[in-house]
Amino acid sequence: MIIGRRALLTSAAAAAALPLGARADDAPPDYTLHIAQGLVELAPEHIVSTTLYNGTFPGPLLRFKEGQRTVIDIHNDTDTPELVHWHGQTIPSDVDGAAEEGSPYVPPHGMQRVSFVPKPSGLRFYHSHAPAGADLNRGNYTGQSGAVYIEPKDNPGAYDQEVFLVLKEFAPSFSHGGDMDMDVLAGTPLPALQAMGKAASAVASVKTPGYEVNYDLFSINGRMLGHGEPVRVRAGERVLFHIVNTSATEIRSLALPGHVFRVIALDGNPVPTQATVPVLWLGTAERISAIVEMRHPGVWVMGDLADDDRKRGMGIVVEYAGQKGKPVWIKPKPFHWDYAAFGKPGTTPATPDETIEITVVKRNAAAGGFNQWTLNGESFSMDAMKPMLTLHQGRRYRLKFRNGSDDIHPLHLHRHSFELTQIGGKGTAGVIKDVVMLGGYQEAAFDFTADNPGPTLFHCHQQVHMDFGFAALFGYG
Ligand SMILES: [Cu+2]
Repeated sequence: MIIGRRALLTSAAAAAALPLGARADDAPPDYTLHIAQGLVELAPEHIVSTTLYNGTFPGPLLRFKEGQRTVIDIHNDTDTPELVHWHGQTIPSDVDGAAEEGSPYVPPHGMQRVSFVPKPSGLRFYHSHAPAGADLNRGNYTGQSGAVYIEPKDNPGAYDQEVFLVLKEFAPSFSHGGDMDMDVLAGTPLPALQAMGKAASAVASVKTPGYEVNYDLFSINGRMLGHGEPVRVRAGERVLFHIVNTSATEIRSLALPGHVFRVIALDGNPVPTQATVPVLWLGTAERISAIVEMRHPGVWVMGDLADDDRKRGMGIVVEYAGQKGKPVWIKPKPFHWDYAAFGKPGTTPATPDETIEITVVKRNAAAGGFNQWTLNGESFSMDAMKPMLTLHQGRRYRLKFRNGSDDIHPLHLHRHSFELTQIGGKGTAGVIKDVVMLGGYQEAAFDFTADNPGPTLFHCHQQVHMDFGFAALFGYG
C-alpha cells in the first residue's frame, strides 16, 4: 500500500513537472468509467435494467479544467464493443469516440485509456456513440450518458446555487407514428420544401412512414417526477440550471410555473443576448444553462409541457424553504423557440469562403420498415465510409440545410463549434452551438471554421435518423 502511494506521488510529481498540456502515460487516470449492465430505480415500482456508466444514471458528473489535459480509463464490462463520445468538445478524431472518424471501439471486457485537453469551456456531455439500428438496447437508448462541465478560466455569472438536470426517457419501443412536436420552433414551413416532401412520398413504394420510438418512462436525474430529491431553494436565490437533453430521439420542453429562465449559454457557449424566456426547448443532445431568480415561493413542478410525458415522469419538484403541499403545475402559454433571440442584434456574419447546400429527404419505411434518410440523394453507409466533403484547414464554411421532411432534425457537427447564421426564416449571428434543431420543411444555416484537422462526423442526433442514413463524413484535404 505504501509502495502504491509512493508510486502515485512520484508519477503525480512527474506529471506536475511536465509542460501544460503534456502528461505522463503512466499517471493515474483523472476519471475511471465502467460500462456495465445495471438497474435504475426511476420510482419504487419502476426499476429498469440497462447499460450504465459506473452503475448509475446519469453517469458521474465529470468536471474538467479548460486547457488542462485529462486522462480517462474506460472499462467495457459488457459483451459488445462500445464507444464513449465526448460531445461538444474540439478534440482529436482518435479520442472523439466515433467509429466513422476512426476512434477505436472499447472492446468487450477490455479497457481503453483516452487522454485529451478539454475545450471549449462550459456544459458538454458524454454518451455512447455505438450505432443502435433496430436494437433498443444499444447506443443512446441505454443509460450511457452523463454531464461534463469544463470549468472556464474565468467564471461567467453570479449565482447562488448550481443544479445539473439530465433529462432521459426509458423503456423504449417501436411503433407506427409517434407524437410530433410541429409547433416547437419559430418560422413557417416553406411551400417548395413541402412540395419536395410530397413528391418523395408519391414515388415511395410505401406510403406510410416507418417506425418511430416511443417511451413508457421519463425522468430527470434518473428519477420520475415526485420520486427524487426536490431542488431545494430559498426566496431571492439565483439558481443556475445546467440542463442536458440526453434523449435518443425526443425534443424536450421545460417550464417552471411563476418563473422565467434567463438563458446565459446554449450548448455550453455564452450567448450574446441573455434573453428571458418562459419555456425552454431542447432538441436531442442540446444543452441550456439558464438562471432562475426564485421570487415566487411555493412547491412547484418544473416539467415538460407534454402532459403524457410529465405524468409519466418528465419533471422535478422545486421546493422553497418553509413551503409545504402538493407540487403545483400550471401549463404555460404556447411559446415558439427562437434561437435568434439569443443572437447579436444588428450584425450579419462574415461571408464564408464556401457555401454547401444540403437537402434532406425522407424515404418512407425504405430501410426494412425504418425511414431512410438521404443528404443530397445519398444515404450514409458505415460500410462505405465515403466522405461527402473535403475541408481545407483555415477555411470558413457555411452549411445550408433544406429540410424536405416534416420532422425536426437536431443537426450535430463533431469536433467543431458552429455559428448560427440562418434560422426560422431569419439571419442571425453570434450564437455558437454544436447541435441545432432544423424545423420541418424549413431552412437553416451555420458557419464553421475548419480548425481541427481529422475525419469529422456530421449527423442528425435523432438516433433513428442517424442510424438510417442521416449522416455525412467530412475529411480534411
Ligand atoms: Cu433527424
